[in-house]
Amino acid sequence: VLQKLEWFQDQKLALMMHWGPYSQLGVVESWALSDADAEWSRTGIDWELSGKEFKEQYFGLNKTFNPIRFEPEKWADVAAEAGIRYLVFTTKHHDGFCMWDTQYSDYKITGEDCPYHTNQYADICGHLFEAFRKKGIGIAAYFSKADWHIDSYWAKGYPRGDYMWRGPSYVPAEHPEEWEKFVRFTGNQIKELASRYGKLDIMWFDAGWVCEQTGQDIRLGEVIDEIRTWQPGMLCADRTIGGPYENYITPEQCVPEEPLGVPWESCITLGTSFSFAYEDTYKSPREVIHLLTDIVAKGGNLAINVGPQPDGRLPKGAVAALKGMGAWLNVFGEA
Ligand code: FUL
Repeated sequence: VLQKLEWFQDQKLALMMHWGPYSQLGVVESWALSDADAEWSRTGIDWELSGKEFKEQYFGLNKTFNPIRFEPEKWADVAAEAGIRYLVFTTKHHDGFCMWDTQYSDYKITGEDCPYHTNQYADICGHLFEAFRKKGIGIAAYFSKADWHIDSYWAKGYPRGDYMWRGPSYVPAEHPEEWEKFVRFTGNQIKELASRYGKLDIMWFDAGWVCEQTGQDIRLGEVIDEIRTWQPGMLCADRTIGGPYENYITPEQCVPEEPLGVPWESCITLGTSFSFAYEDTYKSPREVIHLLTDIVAKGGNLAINVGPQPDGRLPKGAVAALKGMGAWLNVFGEA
């Protein structure tokens, strides 16, 4: 892991991507599902809908998610031209929709009710990772530890009932069997990802508040120990540092004032949000280069985030900014 951390700190530049059925709405990824976060995250959504109706509509977005213009090699070409060294891709965000062919859930890109399931690239994570690896780009799998779709997390019929917040719909200590189901489900999915799609350089866990809020352990350390027997040196991020398996920290939408003294990576959006937004505006290559030089001078990495379109293409403005950044790096990058 130590050696791998040196590799990590040499990488400097990652491409982060948030992509899923929510991209069709052009709203912030997942968050609109959480009633506790409705006020800021349901902007632009039809307020005539009740929370319940909205959630039903949201969970039906898999039935229309059909990114038939997705060509993984094209994304990899753009990334390579931009000087990207590793990819951070949302295999599953908080909404629980899986961008790989998991055997543990039907709410997935290869599910029968998702029109894309017959496409040659339907197992998106597999094809994407392969295309990027071919360009010599490293792979980080972003995985949310909250899952607002699976029953063992947001189980119906518990006291919190229809009102949904970030944590589970029950108090884990009061329903240990339900929590145990969720812990096993999560562990199984992570192991599946780490065993089926080749070498993962990094697993990037999110929703660190799951344990904070529930006061219950999700036992990720055990899972990671097991995975490292076949993925030796695989790094992990989990929004904190100092735990048994986390290796670096991940400031979000900001650049720390000072070097942090530990390995770190700032994730910053190229547009205005992590997920695709219609008619978004993008930072200019100059702005991104400023961010990058500031971050690199402080010993960190920049994960610049792009939200792909619902049709599978990358937004034109984002591609132009990435290419502009690459052109600069080509001239000054190694200096
Ligand atoms: C946050 C998430 O909740 C956001 O939706 C996004 O994925 C960002 C990178 O991390 O904690």
